Amino acid sequence: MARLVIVSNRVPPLRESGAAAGGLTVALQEAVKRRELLWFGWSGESSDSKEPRMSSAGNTTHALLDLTTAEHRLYYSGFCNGMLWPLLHYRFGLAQFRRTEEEAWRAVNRRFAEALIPLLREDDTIWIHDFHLFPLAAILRELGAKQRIGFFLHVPFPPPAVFAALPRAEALLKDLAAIDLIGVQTDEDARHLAEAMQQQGVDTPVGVFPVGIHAEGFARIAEAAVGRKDGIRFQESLSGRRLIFGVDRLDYSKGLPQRLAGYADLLKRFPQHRGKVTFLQVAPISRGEVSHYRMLRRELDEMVGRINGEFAEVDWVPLRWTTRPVQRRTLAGFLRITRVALVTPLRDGMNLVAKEFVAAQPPEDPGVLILSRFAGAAHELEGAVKVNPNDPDEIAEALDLALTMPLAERKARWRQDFDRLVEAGPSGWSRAFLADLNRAEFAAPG
Ligand code: GDG
Repeated sequence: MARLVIVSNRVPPLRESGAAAGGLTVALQEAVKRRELLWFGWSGESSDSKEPRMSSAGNTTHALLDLTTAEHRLYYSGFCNGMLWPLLHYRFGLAQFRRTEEEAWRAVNRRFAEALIPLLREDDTIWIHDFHLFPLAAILRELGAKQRIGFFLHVPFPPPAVFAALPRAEALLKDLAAIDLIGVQTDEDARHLAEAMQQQGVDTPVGVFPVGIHAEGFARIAEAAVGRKDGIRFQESLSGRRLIFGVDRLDYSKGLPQRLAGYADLLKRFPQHRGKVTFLQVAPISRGEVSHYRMLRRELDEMVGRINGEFAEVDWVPLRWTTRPVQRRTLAGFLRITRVALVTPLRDGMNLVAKEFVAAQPPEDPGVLILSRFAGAAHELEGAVKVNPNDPDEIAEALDLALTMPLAERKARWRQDFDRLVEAGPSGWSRAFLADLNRAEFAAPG
């Protein structure tokens, strides 16, 4: 099989550390086991060094570039996280456009392309990931790359009229003509993107490839975690109370203030649950250098204080809150003993936490998933209780429903979703994308 070249902004460590939080690397790690692989991307470090650092383990080679401090600020914090991320999540009001940042973004994509070209073999398949690297394929072609190039967008693509608010959106869309196949998470994203490209005369094929997880593998990790020392300690700390659980990067796309407000509404409107539940929200800090993220953190810290101040008893803390990441194994254990998972993003490309929760459940007594209808995962997980994440009252009602749901209904809802995840298989996503890329008509020049 020909070598696969993955290009993504961030690259997971060659040897797994277990603590990383981020859907893209979680999804990809599962996908590329057992294949000869070159993984190219940013090292996560800042320096003035221009050469990629190479390292290998097994059949995987990493080529990692440092960014300069200025590139990090302008390209990553500025254009990617300050402009494209909010725009693609339908939050144009939070976006800030600066031409210097857009230029730095293009320049970093060019630097990636120039460093990658000498590493390429003629029969490589190139797979580029996410919005950081929209222009990369076009630059690679300009520099003579003739390989097949696929691109996967992990986040949503908004309606063309929203996207058009981006200055120079046309140039970005025209760059996509250099790609042989674009993958997105949902039909809706595919429709939006195809329409936006069409307006620029670009007809690159777009396919829907929902990112999956290794459900049976995750179930095994989750089951084992409950019996470990820290798992037992955590369970004991609940004193028999039912666990409501959420875990998300601390990001405004995840709907955290609305979620906490929904929990407070539950305690207010359905006081029979007071003292009988504990809500643990894990929200590892993410993109702390971007001001909207710092503001969100302050807002949430305050809300947590207010909710606990209002409802706590001397022997009961209703809301546990941490902004520190937890080990993957620990997280799997939390998910297993969760009675109700709250996954309520305002917009999410897919949301892997929703799938991990389903995978982690004990078949004889499964919990209930409360899922935003604006997460890509909502198109697949039909057994979930769907909510509009903008409405705290609806979240409160869904919590009450989930906490009182009879076992037979919980089992039926869970079974259908679990079977679906298992059927999709651990590498179904990448296999389907790469098979279609292999069949795609070639855009390579000459
Ligand atoms: C992007 C798109 C799309 C979270 N906290 C901790 C931790 N995590 C893990 C979760 C999950 C992953 O990180 C998060 O994935 P999501 O899919 O929920 O969200 P994003 O990071 O925004 O990912 C998303 C995804 O890409 C894939 O295409 O689904 O829509 O936004 O696996 O469990 N892991 C550990 N500690 C934590 O504290 N170890």
